[in-house]
Amino acid sequence: MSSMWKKTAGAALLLTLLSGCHRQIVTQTTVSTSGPIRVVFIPKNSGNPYFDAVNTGFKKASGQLGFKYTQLAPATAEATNQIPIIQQQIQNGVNAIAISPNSTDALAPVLKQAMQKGVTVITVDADMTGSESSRNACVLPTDFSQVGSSQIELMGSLMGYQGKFAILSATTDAPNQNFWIAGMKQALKNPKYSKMTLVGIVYGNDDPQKSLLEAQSLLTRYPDLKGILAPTSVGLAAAAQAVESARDAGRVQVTGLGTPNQMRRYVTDGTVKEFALWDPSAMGDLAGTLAYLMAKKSVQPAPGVHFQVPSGGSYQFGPNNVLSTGPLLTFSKSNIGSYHF
Ligand code: RAM
Repeated sequence: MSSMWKKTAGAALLLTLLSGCHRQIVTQTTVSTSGPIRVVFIPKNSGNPYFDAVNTGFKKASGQLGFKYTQLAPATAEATNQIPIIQQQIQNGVNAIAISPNSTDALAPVLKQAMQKGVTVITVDADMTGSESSRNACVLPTDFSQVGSSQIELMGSLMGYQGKFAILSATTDAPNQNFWIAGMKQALKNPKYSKMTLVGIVYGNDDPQKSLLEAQSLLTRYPDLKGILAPTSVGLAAAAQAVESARDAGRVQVTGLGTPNQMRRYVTDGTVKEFALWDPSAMGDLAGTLAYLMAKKSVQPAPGVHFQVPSGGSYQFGPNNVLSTGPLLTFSKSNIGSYHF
């Protein structure tokens, strides 16, 4: 047996054990204690304009506070695709990982490993629902308990509270969409919505092409469909595109969560009357700030604890160490011109 120790700049110790023909690599990493605090943000996937807006917020916090910031995204939003990035960052001795998780089950073990190595782990935009002990704190863009019911009210008001509608979601594992869909199903029990029928939930995986195909197949499968509700910015733009090209605007109402920049065209041409979102960059700014303050040990999250952000304002952790920004905004022809993200 032979062994080799290698020291990296981030104080990572790599122990390679060679035994017979089995080569086992054991890594012992501690977070960097010298130099600027390093924060990485791992969005669900690359090429999604929503996360570009979140990234803008992180960059703002990094510019103001002086931490070193990197964004690293997997190509697609599959449940396991963020794991190698997290492992690499642990090995590099990053101080804080902020992540929009694609899955609770797939990511809980590796995020726990990161925490055990002293890395600050915060979830952003979506939480590790049911596995909150696998991250230190969470920054959500709005009060999640209101999202499902407000999306159903939006869909209902557009389709006259009656007829068939379908949900076009992101991935089957997405913790945020699944949380909102549970809220939608709960809201549908209200007698106000008794004439609305949810005919199905389809998944476009936050991939523009797959989302478009799913939206198109809903239109053919249900000729009497009155609405598509897409609680994902990728799905909403794809549903609007499908309805616009099928010249189904007016017959099929499209709404959900989306960015004003992606939806401007469809709101202007009347395909989409109303949709909702929050300010993603405000969430990124707070998440970057919190990651930095926690990595510096200036903030220790616990329910009820208040903290001041250096740029002004104060926040209080809720149950499970959750913070939220907000508010939930509704966009239409009358106000979309004022929003540029
Ligand atoms: C997509 C992603 C993201 C979600 C937005 C509304 O960009 O699924 O997680 O918050 O939509």
